[in-house]
Amino acid sequence: MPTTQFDKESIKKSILGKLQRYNGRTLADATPQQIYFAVASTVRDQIMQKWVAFREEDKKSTAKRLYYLSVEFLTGRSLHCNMLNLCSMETYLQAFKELGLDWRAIIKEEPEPGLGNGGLGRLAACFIDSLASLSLPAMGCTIRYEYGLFRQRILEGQQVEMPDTWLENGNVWEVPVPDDRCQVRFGGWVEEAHENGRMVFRLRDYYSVDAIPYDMPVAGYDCQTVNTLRMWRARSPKVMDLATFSSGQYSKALQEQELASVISKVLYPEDNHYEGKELRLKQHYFFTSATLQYALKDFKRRFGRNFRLLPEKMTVHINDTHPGLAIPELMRLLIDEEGLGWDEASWIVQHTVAYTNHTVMSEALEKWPEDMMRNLLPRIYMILQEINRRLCARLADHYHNGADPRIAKMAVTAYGQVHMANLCVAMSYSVNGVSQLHGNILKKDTFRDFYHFTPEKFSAITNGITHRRWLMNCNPRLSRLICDTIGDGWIRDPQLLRELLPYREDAAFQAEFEKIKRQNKETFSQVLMQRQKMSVDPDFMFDVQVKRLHEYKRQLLNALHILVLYNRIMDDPNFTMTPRVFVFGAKASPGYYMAKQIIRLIIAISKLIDRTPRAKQFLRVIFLENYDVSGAEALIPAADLSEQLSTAGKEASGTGCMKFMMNGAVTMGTMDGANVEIHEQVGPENIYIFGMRADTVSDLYQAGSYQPIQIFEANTELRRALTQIIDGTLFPENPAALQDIYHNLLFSDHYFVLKDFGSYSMAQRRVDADYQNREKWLKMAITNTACSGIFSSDRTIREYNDLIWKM
Ligand code: 26Q
Repeated sequence: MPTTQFDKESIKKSILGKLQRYNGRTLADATPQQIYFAVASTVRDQIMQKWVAFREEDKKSTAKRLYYLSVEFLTGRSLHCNMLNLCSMETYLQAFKELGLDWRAIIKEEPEPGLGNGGLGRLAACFIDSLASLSLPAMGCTIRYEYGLFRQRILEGQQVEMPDTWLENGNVWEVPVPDDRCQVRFGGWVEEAHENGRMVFRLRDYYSVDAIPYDMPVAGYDCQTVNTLRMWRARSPKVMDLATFSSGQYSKALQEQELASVISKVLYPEDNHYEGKELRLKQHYFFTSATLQYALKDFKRRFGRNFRLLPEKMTVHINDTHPGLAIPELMRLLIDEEGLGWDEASWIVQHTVAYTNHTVMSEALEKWPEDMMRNLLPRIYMILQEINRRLCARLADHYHNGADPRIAKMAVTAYGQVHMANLCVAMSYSVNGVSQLHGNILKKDTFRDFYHFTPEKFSAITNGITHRRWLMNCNPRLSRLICDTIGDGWIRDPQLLRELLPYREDAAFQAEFEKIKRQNKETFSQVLMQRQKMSVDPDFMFDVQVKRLHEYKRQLLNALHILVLYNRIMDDPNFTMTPRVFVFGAKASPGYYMAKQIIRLIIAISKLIDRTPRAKQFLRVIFLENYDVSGAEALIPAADLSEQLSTAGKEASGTGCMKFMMNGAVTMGTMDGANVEIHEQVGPENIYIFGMRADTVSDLYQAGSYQPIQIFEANTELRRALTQIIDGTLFPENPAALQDIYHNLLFSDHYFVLKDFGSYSMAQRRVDADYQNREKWLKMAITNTACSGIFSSDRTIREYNDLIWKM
């Protein structure tokens, strides 16, 4: 195997050579996009060389393998992280310098894959980075959506969705693998027959779709491991019917082709909300079936037909219930294709599949109409029914009562619906929550009855983020300061960040830390100028809430508080406060009316302040359009305050909170999800905690006695702010524009915004004062960075491996 060197001179030569060969250009007349392509292809060459070597070794390995199935992988851009993980950053930077290239400009040219909605997809991306960096053999498996999450624009103060055409100019990082293509079958009916003394099942009159894998290398940090992210693309197995085409029926001929490929056309823009759309079910089965067919083929290549060995040699980990059809599909493959009996197949599945739950909110729990399942996947439906029959029989036996109400609650199919979470809990060997609090709620509440049966199945593994992307990559200034202060051991072992703790008292270190935060604010202001022609004053405090727009995340609490501040400023000519810019970034699901109204409200408040000179001295509101991974990378290093306001008990973990903490922002948060553990790490004096605890929320909800209007009547400041939503302050020409928000808060307030407002507002007063005390604030900020190591996804992955995968 010829190996190429990737020293500075070779890199320069490679870039110039590619520009000449692919584009017929010299560096001087190449476009920025062509330069990006030449640079990225050079980095790719380097990865490919490692990939080939790694796979040669891997082929011979008999070690256990992990298949991590997720309907979303929100990777963000790759070039920068790849250079870093190859430990070639310095060499490339030198090469760019000598070629007169600006690396920040190059990196920006990469189209950003938005193959995810939010937390769940980004977690999968952090996990594959950590898996590779810890040299654990894993394959990430997902769908190669032609259109990722929509691009958001704000027009006339409202969200407008545009298609995300990330593949338009090709994707440097992917390699199609036609050899591994397979077929996924839909529809038809099941023929049952007896053959050699056993029942056999054959699918008849089905239609099949080709699944073609596109592989992306995932290079671990400073190691030989290069894992694979496998993205399945759907295509029609038929070549276009030329006869039809020639007879002039163009659209009919093309339709057949289109019908199959629509499966991998677009990512559903829903986050923490489930809708029973047939195409979505097709997507789930499509990539799950393709993945399992491949996994089984690979298993047989390595171990023959010794299927009892399967649980020892592979784990199928499902990221939420979306790939849950892996359970009946693996049963089907083992029974129908490999000839195993039910009991053996069932034993194998129950020792091979592991499941992570990411939500306890009922509107997000996945359920499918039985009719839809039966029509689309008749054989899978049969298997689900049999799983259900056996499960219910066992339960009836256990409760000594076939009519015990707990049985319907735990059933896989009940009242015309397939309950994916019940399927996953009943048939996997491990069920985990994503923070300690969430894990406890799963045991005590969501899966309480299952927990009584098999407590040993349940665990909680707190989420994490890759400190390589979320500190080293996005905040090079702070990373350098940390290395200069405590050395670079933290890069391998992020818990060593704790060695920064003594420096929080050190005036020189504080000054450096402060300087970097300011520089990051300036950089963000430049990015904002490029993205949406706005700037922010780096002398302001940066107060940031970026995440999906959802009522339970309570962006409203933040918005109402800004109105209250506005009123204080306008009412009292002597009033002063720490100047603050409130930055919001949030996409709303296109069909989520209330979420879109909240975006309108935030932008209306922003405009109100912009047209009021006195308010502008202290307040600014910026809505960062199209919040995405790159937006996060630019903004988080500049943040002073991180807003994590979810109603306690609703946010399973949250991972944004960890990114802010690592970059030295202080959290303003409820005792929810991972906030609880941030609080535990930094101590009460380095975090702002407010609001009801999860158990109180749950009690109040159960009691059904909550009346938000009483709070409206009692709290003058809050009442005034709420009234301004409908009195023309925000929309002089159309005061009723946001009346639904007002009514919702006053008469329902499902997420207890008004209830927690007083406590939130008090905590914000403390922030205002503390920020003035520079020494105190910097100490808090440094403490946050120093204690953030535990939230590295390397720690998370180690826990998964020790507890669940055992590779
Ligand atoms: C499922 C079926 C049909 C339609 C939509 C869905 C669907 C899609 C996306 C359901 C849920 C999601 C996304 C959930 C999500 O992002 N959850 C977040 O996961 C993070 C990682 O564990 C946690 O940190 C967050 O607390 C949690 O909200």
